[in-house]
Amino acid sequence: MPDPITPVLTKRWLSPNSWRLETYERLEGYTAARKALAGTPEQLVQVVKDSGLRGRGGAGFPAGVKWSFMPPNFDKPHYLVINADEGEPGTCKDIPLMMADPHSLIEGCIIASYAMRSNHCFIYVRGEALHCIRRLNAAAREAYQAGYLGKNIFGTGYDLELTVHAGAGAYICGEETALLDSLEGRRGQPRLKPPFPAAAGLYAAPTTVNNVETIASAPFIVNAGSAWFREMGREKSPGPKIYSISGHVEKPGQYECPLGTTLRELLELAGGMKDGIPLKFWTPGGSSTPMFTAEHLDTPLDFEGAAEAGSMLGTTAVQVFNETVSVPWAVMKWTQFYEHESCGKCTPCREGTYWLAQILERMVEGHGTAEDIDTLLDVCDNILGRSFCALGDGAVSPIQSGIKYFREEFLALCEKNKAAQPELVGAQA
Ligand code: L3W
Ligand code: SF4
Repeated sequence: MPDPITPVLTKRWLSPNSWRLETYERLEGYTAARKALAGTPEQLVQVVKDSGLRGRGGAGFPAGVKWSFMPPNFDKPHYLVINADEGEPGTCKDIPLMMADPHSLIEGCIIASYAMRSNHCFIYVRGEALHCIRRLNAAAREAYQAGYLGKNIFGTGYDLELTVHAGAGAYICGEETALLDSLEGRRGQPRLKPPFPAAAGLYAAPTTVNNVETIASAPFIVNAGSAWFREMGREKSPGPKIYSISGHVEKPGQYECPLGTTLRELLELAGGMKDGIPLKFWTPGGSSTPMFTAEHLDTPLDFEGAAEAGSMLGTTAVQVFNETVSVPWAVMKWTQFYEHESCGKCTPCREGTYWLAQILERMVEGHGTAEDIDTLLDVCDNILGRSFCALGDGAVSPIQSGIKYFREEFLALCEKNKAAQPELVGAQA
């Protein structure tokens, strides 16, 4: 078993008043930003490229490569936007990070903004997380007062403004282009890509959108170096990762481990299955990632390992369900979420998620038939790869994987329904 507790991003979380500037500075805070601003933007981009840091919001895109897409000219302002709209079911890592250590994100914003020649950074926070918005604003005030934000940071001549922006409760605004629309004051709906935000993002200017955890990793990489970062995790997925574990475990919470840690190892850290009731199914990275079962206990949870086993790493939101949970019921609940959160822009997702929810509700309420299982899969086929953004693909993941591993349970539910309703069937005929 690898050393399970790295800890890097979480190392300050348990210090008293960890969110205050005073604590942060006592624990090496803002030393990386000083170092970064003493060098050139190109050097910073190279360090992050060399580290192999990959996006922590779900897609795993190499962060340094993304930063390098920002054009070097200054025809238009450049923007850095932090995606802090944590909304994927089961995901609980970015808000705890911002609550416990907001200055690590702000320091990361300074480093990344400088690397991309941006003078304005926005942190787009999930609107329901009011406590988090207050904490970030308080931390930003401290950083402004200390001269770490604003004009002439560290006397280098570099200026950076930071705006904390509250979202309004739509899951789709976690999709980067919908987030940008929302930030501009419009209804949040995904934009066609390309152009990618690096070419035309916020106010049609070059923009990089990165997840909270990605940007909060930057100060550690700048201070300790890319080789140090690569010592953790796996070759193509280096570094530490915050796994958020919820559901039927003894000690749910955030566990920072090297990428590639397995569920078996995570369960050990989380005190094992609650009350010793055996594992039935789990998600590696939120409900948008196909579910796994007990046969995947030793799957390395990094970008490649999860994909090779037929799922995705996603946001490393590990949701654990024991044998007492009905798979069709859980799948129905997730599908109702996607139906509710579908933005309505494209037909496959808008209509498809509606029909999927209808069919699953019918099944769970006791009126399903065996044919409904094939209808579900057929509707999924018409959403997957045919939707405008990743929400559509995510919506079919629990259904397709649920039926793949637990078809008998869906079938048994329908057979039970049939047996329980002979009079109804007769009356209809
Ligand atoms: C310039 C190119 N930029 C790609 C950029 C692109 C984006 C990043 C990744 O979805 C996943 C999704 C959810 N030139 C570029 C380029 N980029 N090619 O790279 O892009 P992409 O399209 O692969 O992914 P995405 O649209 O960012 C993210 C999954 O995450 N997810 C849910 C996430 C939820 C949260 C949360 O609650 N915090 O993050 C769960 O699995 O399904 O597959 O920046 O612009 N040629
Ligand atoms: Fe909107 Fe769903 Fe289409 Fe995405 S897939 S654009 S969320 S309707």
